[in-house]
Amino acid sequence: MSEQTFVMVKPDGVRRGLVGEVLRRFEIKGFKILEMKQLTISPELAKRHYEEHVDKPFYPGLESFITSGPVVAFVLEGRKAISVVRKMVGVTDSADAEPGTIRGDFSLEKGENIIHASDSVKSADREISNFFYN
Ligand code: D4T
Repeated sequence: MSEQTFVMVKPDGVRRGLVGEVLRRFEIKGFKILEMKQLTISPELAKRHYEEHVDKPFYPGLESFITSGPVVAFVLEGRKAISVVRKMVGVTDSADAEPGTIRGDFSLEKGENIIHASDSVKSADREISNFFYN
C-alpha cells in the first residue's frame, strides 16, 4: 500500500549543500517526489510544525535553528514510505544514528541533525498540510 510522507532538509543541511545527496538517496530507493519547495520557516510555522515540543526546554533553541535559513520541504510517495524514510534518516541524536543513515553519515549533533521526516500517518497528514496545499 502506497503512503505519503513529509520530509524536510533543515537549514544545516541546506547550508552544507546536502539537498542533492538527500534527494538522491530517496530517488534511488524508489520514492516518487510529489511536491518540493524551498522556504524560510517563520516562527509561527515553527510553532505549528513542532506543536508537541513548544513547551519543552529545548524549544527556543530549536525555533531559532529551524528559522535560521532556508529549508527544502518535500512530499515523498511509495510503499511503507513513513517507516522506510524514518529508517533511512536514522535516530534523532545523530551521534547514535547508524552509519548508512542520513544522520549517521552527515551529522554528530542532536539539534542540527540535517533532516526531518514524519513519524506516523497522522503527523504526515498534518505536516503535509502545514507546508503544502494550504
Ligand atoms: P524531527 O522532528 O526534527 O524529524 O526529529 P525527530 O522526530 O527525530 O525527533 P523529535 O521530534 O523528538 O525532535 C524534534 C527536533 O528537536 C530537536 N531536539 C530534540 C533537540 O534539539 N533536543 C532534544 O532534546 C530533542 C528530543 C531535534 C529534533
